[in-house]
Amino acid sequence: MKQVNVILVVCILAAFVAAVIPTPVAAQEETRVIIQYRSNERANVLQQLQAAGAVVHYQFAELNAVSVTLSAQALNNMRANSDILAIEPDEPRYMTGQVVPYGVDAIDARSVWDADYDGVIDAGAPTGAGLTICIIDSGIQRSHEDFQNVNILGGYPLGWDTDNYGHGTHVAGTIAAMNNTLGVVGVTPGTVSLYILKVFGDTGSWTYSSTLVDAAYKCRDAGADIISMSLEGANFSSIENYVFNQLYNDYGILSVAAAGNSGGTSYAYPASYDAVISVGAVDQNNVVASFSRRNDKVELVAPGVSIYSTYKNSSYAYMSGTSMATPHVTAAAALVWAAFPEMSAAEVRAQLQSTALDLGVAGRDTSYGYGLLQTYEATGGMDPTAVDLVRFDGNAHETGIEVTWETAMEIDNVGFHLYRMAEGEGLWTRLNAEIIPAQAPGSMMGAVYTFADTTAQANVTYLYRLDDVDVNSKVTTHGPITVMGTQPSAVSLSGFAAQGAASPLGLSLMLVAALGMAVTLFSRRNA
Ligand SMILES: [Ca+2]
Ligand SMILES: [Ca+2]
Ligand SMILES: [Ca+2]
Repeated sequence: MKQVNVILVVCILAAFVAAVIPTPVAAQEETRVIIQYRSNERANVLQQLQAAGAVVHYQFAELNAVSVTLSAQALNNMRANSDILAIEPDEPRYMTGQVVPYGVDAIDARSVWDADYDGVIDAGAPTGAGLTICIIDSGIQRSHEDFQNVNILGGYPLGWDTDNYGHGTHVAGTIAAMNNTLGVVGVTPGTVSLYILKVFGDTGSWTYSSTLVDAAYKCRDAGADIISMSLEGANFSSIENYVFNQLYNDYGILSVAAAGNSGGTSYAYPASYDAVISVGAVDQNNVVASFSRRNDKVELVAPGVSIYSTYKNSSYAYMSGTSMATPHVTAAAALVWAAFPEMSAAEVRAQLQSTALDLGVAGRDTSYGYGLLQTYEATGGMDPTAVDLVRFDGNAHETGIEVTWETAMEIDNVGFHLYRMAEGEGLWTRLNAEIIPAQAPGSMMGAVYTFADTTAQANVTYLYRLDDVDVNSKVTTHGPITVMGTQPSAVSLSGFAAQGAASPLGLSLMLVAALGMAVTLFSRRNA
């Protein structure tokens, strides 16, 4: 009697599943791979590939390898073929173009003006346009290819537009290298206006306090909103202290300076004046650099180890120092000011502090200050995502894989893109032709979404990745999750009977087991 009941449930569920899961389409997924075969099996393998309908791109006889495009089914057969030594994805290679230095993404600046990462500045995004940054350094190579359309207002003294030392050109590139197909891109994509004060000569030798004061006043007179100083001295100067206070409090000018490169804990100036933001350096792992000074004046940290930027003689170079961290903060301040034009210098500064990512010991500390600059948050971008995802998983059926996700909250959500990659394939493929529209934009309740992936093959393990897209084109990625395609006869009814039938998931597991057609394996990793 019990047996009959189970069969009845299975039959009802079989009808239900047949109604909601579309049948697979005929089109087969194809993959391009490089296959290495046993040295004496070349002819044999080529014949098998041909029989399987594979397209051969290259034959490397001396490597015992062949590059082919073939169906997922044929690929599976090849994996089981004892004549085959190895199969790996034929990896895509791209033409070299503009590099986005790691620091730009480490401080989340690109999300401000290119949220969809398509290389095109997003319409209406804050870019720093209309704001003026004054750089006090070794000049700038104005003729450098990556400054060609940057609005460089002028400079002082004569020769400010040349830089045979390279330091000032490197700093300027981190602030404002153009977003084009060349070289690098800055924290602002070439969109702020620059004014250049050349206080260091072509050997990078030292200068005087009075020269710095004169330069700061010239920045003010040129209409600077922010002054960037990748320079340091050991001793306090009361006239410098007075002038930077005056610029900050009376003229609303924000000054930013390097915390200093000698390590240790002593103060460096002008960074350690109260009116100046002192910037320390971290590396690619967000660990404070050994050379970065640690003291209670350090206010923020930014990337300053192996920073790639524009350099003298029309070149590009890697440089390290709190000098390289400083322009990240300078340019980020311009982005914040562009997002909130009504803010005062003190409010922009407070915004940078309050949105920084706390590193090291909890709270403000002498190595990291308030923490790592977070430009996207500082410009008002929401993080984490406006979509609060509470569930993302997949179920394998004979007819494909059903991917399900559930949101608890959706604010400003436009919709989703679902991507799939066969394990080991290395390339994400978007499954939805049009964006999957948000069902509950602005909802605090959320919604449940399902997508039937009817092209999933049996015995293949797939990764699924979900991207949500908000009204500002900001994309946030969820997953990936891993789901294995149907494995015929891999399970038995008794294997799943113990799962019970209390939940819909339990029922469907029992069902697929009873039909001998599916097993569901998934894991979850948060984005
Ligand atoms: Ca874009
Ligand atoms: Ca560029
Ligand atoms: Ca801290």
